[in-house]
Amino acid sequence: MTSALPYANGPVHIGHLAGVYVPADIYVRYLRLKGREVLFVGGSDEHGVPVTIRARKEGCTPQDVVDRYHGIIKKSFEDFGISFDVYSRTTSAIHHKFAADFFRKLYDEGKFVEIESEQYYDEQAGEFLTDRNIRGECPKCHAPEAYGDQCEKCGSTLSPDELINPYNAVTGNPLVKRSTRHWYLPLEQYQPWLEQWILNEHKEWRPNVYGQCKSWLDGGLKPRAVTRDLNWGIPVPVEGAEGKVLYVWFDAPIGYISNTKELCDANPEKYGTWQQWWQSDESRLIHFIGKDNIVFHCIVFPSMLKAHGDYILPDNVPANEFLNLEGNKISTSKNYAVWLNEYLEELPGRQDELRYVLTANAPETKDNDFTWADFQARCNNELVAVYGNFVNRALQLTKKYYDGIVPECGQLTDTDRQTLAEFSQVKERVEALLEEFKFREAQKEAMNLARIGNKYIADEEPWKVIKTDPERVKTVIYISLQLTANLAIAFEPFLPFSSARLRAMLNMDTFRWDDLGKTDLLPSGKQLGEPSLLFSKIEDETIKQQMDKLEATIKANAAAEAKAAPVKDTITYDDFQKLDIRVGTVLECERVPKMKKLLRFLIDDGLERRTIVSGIAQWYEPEALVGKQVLFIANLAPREFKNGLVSQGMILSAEDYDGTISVTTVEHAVKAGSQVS
Ligand code: B3M
Ligand code: ZN
Repeated sequence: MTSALPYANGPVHIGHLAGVYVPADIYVRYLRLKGREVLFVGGSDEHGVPVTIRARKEGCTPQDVVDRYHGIIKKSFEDFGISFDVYSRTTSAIHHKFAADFFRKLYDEGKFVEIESEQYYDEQAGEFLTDRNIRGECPKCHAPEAYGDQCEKCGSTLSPDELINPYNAVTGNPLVKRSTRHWYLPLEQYQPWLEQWILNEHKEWRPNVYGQCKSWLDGGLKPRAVTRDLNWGIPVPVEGAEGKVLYVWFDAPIGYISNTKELCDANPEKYGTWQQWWQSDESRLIHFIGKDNIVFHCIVFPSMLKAHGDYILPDNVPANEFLNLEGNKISTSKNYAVWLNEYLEELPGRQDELRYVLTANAPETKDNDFTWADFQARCNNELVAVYGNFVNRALQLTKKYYDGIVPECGQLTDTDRQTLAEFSQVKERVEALLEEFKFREAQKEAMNLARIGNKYIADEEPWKVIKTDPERVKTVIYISLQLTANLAIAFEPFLPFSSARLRAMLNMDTFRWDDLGKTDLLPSGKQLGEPSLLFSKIEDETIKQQMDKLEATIKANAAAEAKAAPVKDTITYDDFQKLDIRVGTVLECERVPKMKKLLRFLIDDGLERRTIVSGIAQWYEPEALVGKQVLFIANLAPREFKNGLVSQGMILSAEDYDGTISVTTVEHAVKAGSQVS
């Protein structure tokens, strides 16, 4: 099992987690619990243009960038319980050699075609530019800063040749065309095979994955360059190819194999050989990725593997759609995200809460939204109030009535039997959903189990029955404890931290998926461990802090992006003369009841007092404006507000790029009514 190698040009965020790492981790934990032999392979993608851009921005080397982010990403995955067997990096020596050898074999066997083409070149910087590093005017909407591959303003897919006045995105230098030679994988030769393999033999792939493959294939595949003119990456292992490196999307997926090799070579006893995983028909390969990576994992990489000839192909590629955050697109470059490393610091010990909410909102079939309000509601109403509450009742009562020893089970009532029957079906249901990569539904089923338990104990009310029929309570608690043990198993793939705590509280020695549904997991007479709360409430304050943080980012971005508004149409001097602008002294200023935005001013305009209403309440405390001298338009036609208030004029104010309002005033005191020109 592999999960996409995140670019080491920034930390990972909840979008990555929901789309790739949480589902992958659920699946691998499930397989391990079932006793299947599985390797979970991950690593950082450390080549490519994004890393070089970041390095230039920060004034350091690409190696500095990837060292820093690889460290952050690896640690945050560990702390979050993403249970990789290996998490390495594509700058490792093993990977460089492995990827170069892979390329060289295809090269020697004539699997590539060489194509000479004209590419954009920055003469001052002495470098060829990749699509993403070229900017210019969009030919469609004329936005001034479209990228060589896409215009973010109108969404058009572009090629650098279409840009008007292209320039180097980093240096700003103008570009010229220069000819350069590259190696291409002739994908069109693999088209018939891909059509057979995907469209006929993998109809079971998710509709979004299958559909994307079909539309690529329907469009007709073309040769794809697998090398680039760049100085960051794996040098092309061919004489005369100086200054060229393997395209990042050529080397990165090979990282899945080289990272497996790194792991197996270090511990062959435990893991076997890397060939057993990658070159044996008994092995099965699954790629967990986000939707933007589908073409690379379903078409390009399989064609590379096919060209090489020695490898198995992916059996399934369960790609997810995207997760949004509070209704907006998550963006690394705009710093608009919930970053995993920050989450772990700011909400310590709450890994399972985030895992739970991300799976509950997993973007499996369509884009989905993460909101902090939903996070709080799900944690408090589901994890705390249902799962946590049930487990806590069962364990606390066992401690109170039986010193923490599992009681005997007596005669079963109909309710007991029905509850146990509902429980015994869960294994099959969760299993079927997991095998189909329907993690969201699977987790719902597990939570349903907790609901059944919670309802059972609430209905049976052992804390009341203990006074009248203590024998009956033994059975109720016995059953509740069996349900609790089942929950520990069922939730292990989804919520491993709380499952481990629960397992310790229950002193469970064996812990296997196949025990799920059994009603004698904790035998009578067994001594349990010390109970403690499984989950605690998320407070409003925590949510508010997170919301404030996002708002601050949005504001900072708006301020950074804003440009002065274009100058309006020219007017004549006579037009200007029509405006009667004056200085007025603020005598009174107060908020307008029920109109949140408005302030009512009473102004001394030199002749009389007039009322002016202004929509700036968000920016001022009214008292602070009393006594100030402000500029206002004295001859504006009066305007009536909904509540009958009439404004006789308009106070001038300046609006900053981020929307902040500042009232204009005079340099030094003048008489009220002074004219402004
Ligand atoms: N680093 C792209 C991404 O993070 C890329 C995945 C590589 S998987 C071999 O979306
Ligand atoms: Zn455009």
